[in-house]
Amino acid sequence: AEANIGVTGLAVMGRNLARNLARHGHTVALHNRTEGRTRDLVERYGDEGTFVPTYSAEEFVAALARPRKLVVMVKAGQPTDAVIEEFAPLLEPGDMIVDAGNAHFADTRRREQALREKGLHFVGTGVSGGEEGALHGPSIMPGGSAEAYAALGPILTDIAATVDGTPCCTHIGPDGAGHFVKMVHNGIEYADMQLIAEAYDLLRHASGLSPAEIAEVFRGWNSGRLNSYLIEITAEVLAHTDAATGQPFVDVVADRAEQKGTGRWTVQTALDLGIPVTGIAEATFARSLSGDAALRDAARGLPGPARTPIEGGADFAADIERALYASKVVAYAQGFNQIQAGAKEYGWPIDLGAVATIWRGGCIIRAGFLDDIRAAYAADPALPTLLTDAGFAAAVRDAQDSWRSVVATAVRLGIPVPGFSSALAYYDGLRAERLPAALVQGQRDYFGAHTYQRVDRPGTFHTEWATREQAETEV
Ligand code: NBP
Repeated sequence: AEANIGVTGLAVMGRNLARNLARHGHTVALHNRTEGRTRDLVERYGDEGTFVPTYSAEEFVAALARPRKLVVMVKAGQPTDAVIEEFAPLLEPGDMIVDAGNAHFADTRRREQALREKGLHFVGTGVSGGEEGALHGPSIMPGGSAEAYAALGPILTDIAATVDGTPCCTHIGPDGAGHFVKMVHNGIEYADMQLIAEAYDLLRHASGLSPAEIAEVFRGWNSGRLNSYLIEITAEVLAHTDAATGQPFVDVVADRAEQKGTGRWTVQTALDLGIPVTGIAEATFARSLSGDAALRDAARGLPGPARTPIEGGADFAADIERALYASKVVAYAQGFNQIQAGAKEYGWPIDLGAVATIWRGGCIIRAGFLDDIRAAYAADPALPTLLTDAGFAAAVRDAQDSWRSVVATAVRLGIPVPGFSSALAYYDGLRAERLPAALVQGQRDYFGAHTYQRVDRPGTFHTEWATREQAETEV
């Protein structure tokens, strides 16, 4: 049979994507660097649809209907370049290579340009939802040309998750736009997970609840405005008991969070763009801090206050819910601002409302909350920040007394809440009438003659700090 699409790279993600395609009636050519994975897929899942197993690059390319559509699902980085080098010479103008791995968007821009010069379409595509998503419907963020999306869109929307009948897949924009948005998605995922972890820590040590009791609190929250996949799985993890010891699972897991690097990319890129994504940065740093065993051993035992649980546990849980919600609005607002800045920097016409729409299902940060973000951008596509949307502004206004009291309590008890507290600092910084940045400008002018502007008249000024008169000159 002639395959209308092919997948190369049949580890867990590629295999499940290939099965998802086949289950939707597509004829899927299969290829993997080593043959075992291809044979294994056909043996175990061959009856799920029509697969065309192939065992060489030439055979794979020959199995595909033209214009060829090759999905590459290999380890990001050098392996992706190796696969492109192997296949590109075998392809013809108009053929499409879809890189569905977690590539850095700068690599995607480079690869897209190189392949465009050969007449090939390179479609860097973010895929979120882990292995389950790949099989049952991920959130899909394709970049690349509009021409390529016209051909690929119907296939990708076929296998994507759907919410209210709308597929969680949309053409994000040219070249690296899809991988950029996927990167920020992962950064927001880091921030969201950290905020939830801080809420847990507070419920445990400030409210004095057990993991099982906290699981119940999260279950309650999951039926409210915080309803989301991450809150749901958090309750499951907290309710889980370790079979070997009978202890709560969360107490037998080493408290060192690992990372594969997409959070770091998000923060590095945000620094380059000058966009404060403090929620994502603090989450990434919190993982690094947790993982530095030697440093933590050296510092363990430094003095701090006693963690005596406070009175009024149930009320405090409601305060924590409000603090979590408000901090979450900040983290998402920052992430969407980073996408906006990336779009401006690289000339991508990204529709932020469409991004929120395709994150409502399939991906790790899927949540009812994303529907509110979709609505906010529908009401005003040029919204400067989600925090000024009328709905979010009102929700944060109502949450902020609790937010402040939760952060104050955490500080008093010595419970680290970098996510909650930095989100609050960002909110207070944004809404400030005057910032001490004026003083920073004075310092800069003093030691480096870096000049400053005035609030009362236009122009650029410098003060002769070293002279007795300290006269001001316009420069
Ligand atoms: P891995 O990231 O573990 O990659 C394994 C695959 O890459 C195998 O098919 C392997 O072939 C192939 N490969 C390697 Br390694 N080096 C190669 C080379 N030089 N030439 C050709 N093929 C090579 O697989 P995964 O966990 O399925 O993830 C695939 C992609 O999806 C990654 O980019 C990942 O970041 C992304 N992703 C993963 C998730 C997730 O939840 N795991 C979620 C979203 C995105 P072999 O079988 O011959 O060794």
